[in-house]
Formats: sequence, structure tokens, C-alpha cells
Amino acid sequence: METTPLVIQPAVAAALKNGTPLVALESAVITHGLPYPHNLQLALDMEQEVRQAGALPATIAILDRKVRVGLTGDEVARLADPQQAARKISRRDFGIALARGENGGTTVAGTLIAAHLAGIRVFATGGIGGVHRGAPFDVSADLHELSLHPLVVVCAGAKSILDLPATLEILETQGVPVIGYQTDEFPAFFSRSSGLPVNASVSTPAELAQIAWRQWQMGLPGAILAVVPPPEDSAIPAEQIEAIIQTAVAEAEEKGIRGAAVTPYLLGRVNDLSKGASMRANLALLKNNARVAAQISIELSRLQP
Ligand code: PSU
Ligand code: MN
Repeated sequence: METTPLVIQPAVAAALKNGTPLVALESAVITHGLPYPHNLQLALDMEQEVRQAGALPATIAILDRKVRVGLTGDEVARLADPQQAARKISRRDFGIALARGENGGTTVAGTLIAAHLAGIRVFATGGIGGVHRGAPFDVSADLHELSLHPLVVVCAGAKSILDLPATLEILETQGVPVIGYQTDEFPAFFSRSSGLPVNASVSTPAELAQIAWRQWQMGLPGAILAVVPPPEDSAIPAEQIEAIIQTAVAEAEEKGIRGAAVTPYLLGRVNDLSKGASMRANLALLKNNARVAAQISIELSRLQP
């Protein structure tokens, strides 16, 4: 008899039991966000950042008809292999992938679902999905999912391939607090500033953990979005990346790219047009976010072991 499709790696299960700080990591960035071999190296580097900062990483993905929380190095390598097909897993995709035996990389939405089922409270990603420019009806399922799961989600804001003011409006409607980590502004992923304000700003992981803890103690089980500016040495000034983004968005419209394919298409084109500068920023901020997430997880486990 087949039981639950959720498989928690033994080391992750032990950490959950002992109150060892954990950080969930998404895998759509491995299967759909970055080209090989950067995707593989990045996945391993993010896990390493979490460990070095004193927490345990749990990369989440669908492999061999199981939703896996915590992957081996071999499993990460299989996911990163461009020869192996993988579906991009949001809420709607779990049943399809599990029934058909398709492997998949979980988006922010998909990772939130599995991490919450497992009992993990902190999650690191690059940027969340949001409201698309020029297609305001294309709203990432990430935004709704953030309202449902009590995790701290550490990200560099959202990419300016999106409509950032509209994205913040939807987060407000969904009741998701947006907390600037050592910034007063919502970061625009490649760029440190967007000119858009956050709901509150903190300077330490402990302060961030306090806000999450208080919100959850109120019985309000949604996510806390911790937004961390991309590291200074690889960030790209907003005015420099804007023309490239406009070109990529216009191309996507011309080609009629729709649905889940839009984000991967835009990421790829922005990288080509920026001659790799966007990917350098992307890799640096992903590792930075993994480290900050580990620090927050450590502080949270002090509040509630
Ligand atoms: N932002 C990035 N890189 C990514 C994504 C977002 O900088 O790879 C991925 C994330 O997994 C996010 C998803 O959850 O794209 C959003 O896709 P969509 O817009 O189709 O919901
Ligand atoms: Mn979409």
C-alpha cells in the first residue's frame, strides 16, 4: 500500500524532532531558473551557506513519485541535469506530477506547501513571483500561497520584470507583512532599491524572528516576507537593467509566451541581454539569502525550540 507522498529525509526529521534550526530551499530555481551547471553549483552552495551559518538545509522537490524534503547530493544532481525533464511545481501541479511520475522543481508556492507540511518555519529563495507587467491578470500563485503558510520567506524582493507596486498591493490584500532586512525599501532583486517602502525595517535576525513569532502567536498563520537587498558588489543599478527588462517583456509578448513559461523566458533573456550580469547578481543574492535565513531560523528556534 502506498502511503503519504511526503518523504522527509532522516536528518531533516531528526532536526525537526530536536528543534535544530532548518532552512527549506526551493528547486524551481534549479530546474527552471538557472542554466546547467550553474544551477547544480548554486544548489550545493546554498546548502553549504545554510550549514556554515549553523542550520540544516532541506531542499524540496518532487522525485520518483515522492515530495522530498531534504535531498542527497545525487538527487540534487539529477534535478539539475538538463537531460531529465522536470515540471515546474506550483499548488496545481502536485497531483499531476505525482500521478504521472514526473520529477519537478518546486516554486515558492510549491515549496511553501511542502515545507509547511513538514513543519519547517524558514525558507530561502531568490525572488518571489508577482504581478506581471503588461498582463495584470497574470498573478503568481506565490502571492496567495504566502497568505496560507506560517513561514519566514527570505528573498531579495521581486524582480523588476514584474509590476512591483501591484505586487506589493496584492501582498497587502493577502495580509503578508513585508519586512526590510537592513533596508527601508523593497529590493528589486537585481537592484538594491525600488523606491517602494516596506512595512517595517529590522537590523538583526532576532528582530525579524520576534515579528514572525508575535504574528503567529496571534493565530495569524501566514508568511512573513523578509526582503534582503542583493549584495552590493554584484547588484545592478535599476536604471541600468530597466531597458533590458523592457526589451525582454516586449519579446515575450510578441512571441505569445504565456503561463508558467513567462518567468523562465524573461530570466533567460535578461541574462543574455545583460551578458551574464543578471546571473551573477542572482547567484550572489541566493547565497546571501540562504545565510540570512539560517540566522533567522536560529533565532526562531530560540523563541520556540
Ligand atoms: N524568481 C526568480 N527566479 C526564479 C523564480 C522567481 O528570481 O526561478 C521562480 C520561483 O520559483 C517562483 C516562480 O516561485 O519562478 C514564479 O513563477 P510564476 O511567475 O509562474 O508563478
Ligand atoms: Mn504566472
